[in-house]
Amino acid sequence: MKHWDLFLAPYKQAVAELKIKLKGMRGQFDLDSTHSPIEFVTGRVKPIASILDKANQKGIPLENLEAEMQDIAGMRIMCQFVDDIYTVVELLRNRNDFEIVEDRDYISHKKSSGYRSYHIVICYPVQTIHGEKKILAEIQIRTLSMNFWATIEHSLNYKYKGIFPNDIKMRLQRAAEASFRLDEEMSLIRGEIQEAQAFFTRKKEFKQEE
Ligand code: 0O2
Repeated sequence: MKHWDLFLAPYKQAVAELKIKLKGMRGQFDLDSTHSPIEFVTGRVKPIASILDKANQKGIPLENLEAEMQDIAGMRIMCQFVDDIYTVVELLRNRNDFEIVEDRDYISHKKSSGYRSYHIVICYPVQTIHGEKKILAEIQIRTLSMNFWATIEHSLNYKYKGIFPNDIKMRLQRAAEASFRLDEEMSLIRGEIQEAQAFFTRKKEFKQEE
């Protein structure tokens, strides 16, 4: 157990730091009173059981976890619109507190499951009492609609251990198409939505001042 605590400590620190940094970006957009491409941010360290399962499935020897498992530290950034995802990717590219080592665009190239998301793998320097330790972390950037689909599919995947009955498979495919169309529809009325959101933010601000 002590070994896992030591191994996971820099990943825990990285997730805590990245949460503050990425949530900070959202706060800065709010201060500017401009539309934030970031709706909300979550982060987690992969549970030990999932690390072992994935290592087993992918044939990763435990001594290679650090180099080969890219999502032990995982962050998720949720956006309202598909265009926001690419704005966030650009914002992340322009930062100098980590290096992007890989990116996977599962939006232009959705997975056969129907999964859509933009993944960035970063090399993040954690400062420890023994010096700097660089770790890999994965940032998944997706719309609220992509997140809804992925969350449901992930739970069902767990239940059926990846082997879905045909009717569930078909429904998930249809839900993935519906999620895609929802993102398209929302993008088409993006201007209207943002105007309404700006109006409500102003109204809220006035209320606070009263
Ligand atoms: P968890 O519980 O989210 O940590 P692979 O696992 O082989 O597909 P790889 O090389 O590990 O892919 O990296 P990739 O493609 O970036 O995907 C890793 C993570 O993306 C997954 O982590 C999921 O979070 C998410 N993901 C990828 N494909 C799917 C999918 O079809 N459905 C859903 N719901 N999520 C997906 P883990 O380790 O699977 O799980």
